[in-house]
Amino acid sequence: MEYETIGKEPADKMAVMPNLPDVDAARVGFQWTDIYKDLDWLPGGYLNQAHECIDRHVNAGRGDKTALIWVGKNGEEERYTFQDMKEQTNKFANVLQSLGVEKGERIFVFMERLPELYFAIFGALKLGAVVGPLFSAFGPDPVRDRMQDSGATVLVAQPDLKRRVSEMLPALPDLKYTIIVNKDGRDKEPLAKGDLSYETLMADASSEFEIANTSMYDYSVIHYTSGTTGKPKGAVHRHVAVVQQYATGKWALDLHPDDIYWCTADPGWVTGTSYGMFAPWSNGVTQVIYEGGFSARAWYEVIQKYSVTVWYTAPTAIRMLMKAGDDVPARFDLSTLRHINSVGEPLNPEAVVWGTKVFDQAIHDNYWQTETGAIMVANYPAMPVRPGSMGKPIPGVEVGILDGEYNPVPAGEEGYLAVRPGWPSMFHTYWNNLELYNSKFIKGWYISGDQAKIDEDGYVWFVGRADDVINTAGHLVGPFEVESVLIEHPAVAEAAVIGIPDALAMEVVKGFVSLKDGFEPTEELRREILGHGRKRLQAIAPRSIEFRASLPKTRSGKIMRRLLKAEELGLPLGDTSTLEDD
Ligand code: 6R9
Repeated sequence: MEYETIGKEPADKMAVMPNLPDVDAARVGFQWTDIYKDLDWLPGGYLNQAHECIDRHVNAGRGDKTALIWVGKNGEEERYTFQDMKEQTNKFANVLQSLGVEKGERIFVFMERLPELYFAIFGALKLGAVVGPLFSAFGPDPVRDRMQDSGATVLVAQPDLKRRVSEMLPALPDLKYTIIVNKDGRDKEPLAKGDLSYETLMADASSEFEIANTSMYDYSVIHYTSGTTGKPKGAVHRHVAVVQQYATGKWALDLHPDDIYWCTADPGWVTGTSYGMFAPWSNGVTQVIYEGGFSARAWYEVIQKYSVTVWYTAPTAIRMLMKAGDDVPARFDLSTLRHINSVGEPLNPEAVVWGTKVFDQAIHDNYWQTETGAIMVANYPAMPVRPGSMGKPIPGVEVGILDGEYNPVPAGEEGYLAVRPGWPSMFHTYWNNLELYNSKFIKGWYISGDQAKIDEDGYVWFVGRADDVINTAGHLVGPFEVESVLIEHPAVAEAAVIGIPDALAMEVVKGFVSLKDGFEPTEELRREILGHGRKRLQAIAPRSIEFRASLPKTRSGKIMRRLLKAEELGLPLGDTSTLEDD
């Protein structure tokens, strides 16, 4: 179904004058160095994301402004000003320094959305360490793979999360310290031998710290992301990413100084750092951080109680809100909301339109990736929305649609979505995998792995992924990572994993396995394999398993997930000429 363009008021008639009144005009003659002057920088031309997000506001006399309103899952509330943030992050930087941690070391954080997670991350950045945030719903295998690959030396974790993965900690030869954050003494078990107490260390630490002289090209954050083959790769970001995180916070999220901003993403995924930390705080904005998970009522309550004005969420969450029914939001005063944004998966046009009914405004989709570090294509408050489109590229970014030979195609035609390299938040490498990094750049373009088209007016429309990566509730899952765990089950000979359609999460993970000789495909064994997956992978485990006598393979022995998917969806099987003979 085609939806009509949702028009807008002229920019100068809108209640809040948008930061970007005309994206097409802003693009003309724009250079990224134009933004440099909006940042504070450190003496000597150094740049540090923690300074730009915290200390600069204190230095400019805004230390009393609230930076973070924390809403705990049991109804607790804590507020921290930029001055408080400065002190807490200085303390944590001192804690790391007293342990002998040096610039460039990889510090991993495995926590839910607690204030201490933010103190730990920004404290580590102040020291010049490289932060690796982990999804709090990961099981031991994903945690081990990421920490092992990057040679992490410190793990900061909640007690229960640490216990969940403790069996794999001995497999990390580089790990020197595990720091346990026991928020408000919630956890009653004694500290395990060898672990350090965050609370004890912080109590003794000074709140004075001189931020390390990090250059704009020094590494700051590493986010693991999935590809089709191999284990997840660590996309490495640099302090200079803050240039684009700041700019897109202004242009796409339209952040103004008085906004109350809420980003619902988990900090283990890139949206949770780029837009749950760097974009709002480099813009000096107050943000609400809600520890709890999804619940339509609780979410509307957060918006109402804290008078949220700008909101950044994801299609799965929006679909769950739609499912909860329109009578739920009708019971809340949501009138403070003035700009709603979404990312991570295709946003259904009907969801965009639903926004106009329930929130009196369109939901604004935008597009980017872990590798791009910040928003690349967006719908802006002053630009008419074409429901189903991801919007137009931001100033300073050139998006192209390429054919199979990586040459641009005419407007309206589908092809590979590519970007001209050189945007500030572009990843700098995949950790330990320069070869793969280099393979993403062809004929002067960065190849995203997505397919899209651009219409005559410059709006970008998502078509699909060009690979086997699964997108479940906006979280990318690499099939190989899941298959590796499945084949470790003693009964499993081969495994293949695909995403199958799901009304809420877009896709859910499904596994196909063939069994070793001597094992029978019983219901009991199926459940056992599912349980094995859940224990080791948690949130990214398969939801269902199907037994097959054998799995379709190419002549070179590669399992053809594409065929399993086509069968599952009842689609044509396509080119099967490379298929193995039985
Ligand atoms: C920020 C983030 C990136 C992949 C991307 C694409 C999908 C993201 C989208 C979208 C359709 C959108 N994706 N935004 N698909 N419409 N607006 O999500 O990063 O976890 O690396 O995922 O997500 O396939 O390539 P990441």
